[in-house]
Amino acid sequence: MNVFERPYDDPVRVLDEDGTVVGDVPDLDESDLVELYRYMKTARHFDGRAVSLQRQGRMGTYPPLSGQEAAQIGSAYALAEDDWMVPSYREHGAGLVRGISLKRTLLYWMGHEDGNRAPEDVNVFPVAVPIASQVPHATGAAWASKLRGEDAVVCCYFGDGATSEGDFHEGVNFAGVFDTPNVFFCNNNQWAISVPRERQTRSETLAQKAEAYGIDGVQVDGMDPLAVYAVTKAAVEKARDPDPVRPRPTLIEAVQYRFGAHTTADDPTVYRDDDEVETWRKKDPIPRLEAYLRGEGVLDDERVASIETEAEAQVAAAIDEAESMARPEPRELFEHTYAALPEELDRQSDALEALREAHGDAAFLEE
Ligand SMILES: Cc1ncc(C[n+]2csc(CCOP(=O)(O)OP(=O)(O)O)c2C)c(N)n1
Ligand SMILES: [Mg+2]
Repeated sequence: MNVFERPYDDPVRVLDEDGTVVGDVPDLDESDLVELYRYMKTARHFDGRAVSLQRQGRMGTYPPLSGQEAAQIGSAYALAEDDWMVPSYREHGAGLVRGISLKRTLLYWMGHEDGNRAPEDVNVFPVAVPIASQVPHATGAAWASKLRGEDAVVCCYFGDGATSEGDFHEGVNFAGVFDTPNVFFCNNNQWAISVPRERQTRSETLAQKAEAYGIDGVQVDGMDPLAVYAVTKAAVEKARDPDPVRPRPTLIEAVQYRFGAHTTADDPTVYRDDDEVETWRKKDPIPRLEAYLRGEGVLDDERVASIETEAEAQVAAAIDEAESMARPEPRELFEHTYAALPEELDRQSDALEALREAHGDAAFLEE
């Protein structure tokens, strides 16, 4: 069955929680399957180290991704090189697949503006912290691609909470009207900080919101990397080579869970039960893919151990490189937004400079 013709509440699945095949396995060769697994393991290891760096005072606030690896890596892996990714703030795993190095991600969360600058040949937008503000940007970029006769597809990531913002509705509506080559990828991780999914909308699914805008909507098991890959690939292909009867844009709802805190500034034990977390941990995407690949004879203990060692080395090297950079200057806060600072910001910038003069550089940076 065409994935776009399923009921909204019937998520696409390929692997069940034990890694048993329950759907159509996408056409990926062995090296791609191992790559998916490697990226997921690397993202998980990076995540643990990043939280620990923040706890040690070596990095600023950080939003963990553990639990969301299948959604991020399965989807990013389905994009072609010239396609664009428009992230929110948690897409470190998807970013890695698309060419945003772990070092760059660390720099961003260490406060370096350079961490927000993708290399010239990497089609990734800057991190968007204001919820849903990236959705209309993604629609605009896709419209531009279409008007120029290019075939780049624009994949935009956002959370369940973002679907309550006006920007989400404006961006998706415009995409429907102008039939833009967009994939709207909603990471429904059940929570918007402490607000549960049921408090975002009375709709039974987020996928069905597509109906209002005349585009395709589909739910996928977001803890199943092969299902996420298959659905995203189908959406990307439809956006690139329009089907005569279907709209180009697609809204994908990837049903998943964040195992950790919203950010390192959050304490999830205040608003959710351990039982809930435990239930979702049983759906962990990494052992699921690993079990499937072991069953297929693609992975064994030795291969898994070498992937783990490589991931550890890659993350350690990224941390060393990021920490070897000079700390960012506080005055950079005032750069990159205005050509000429408005009066109030100008006053604040002067006040910062006065503090520096009074306390000296070193003490000032410590503060
Ligand atoms: C416009 C706006 N309002 C409020 C916030 C504060 N805020 C930061 S993250 C967040 C929750 C977002 O939840 P969701 O969209 O589900 O994304 P998730 O972090 O769960 O991936 C909120 C309300 C913000 N960053 N931007
Ligand atoms: Mg959420």
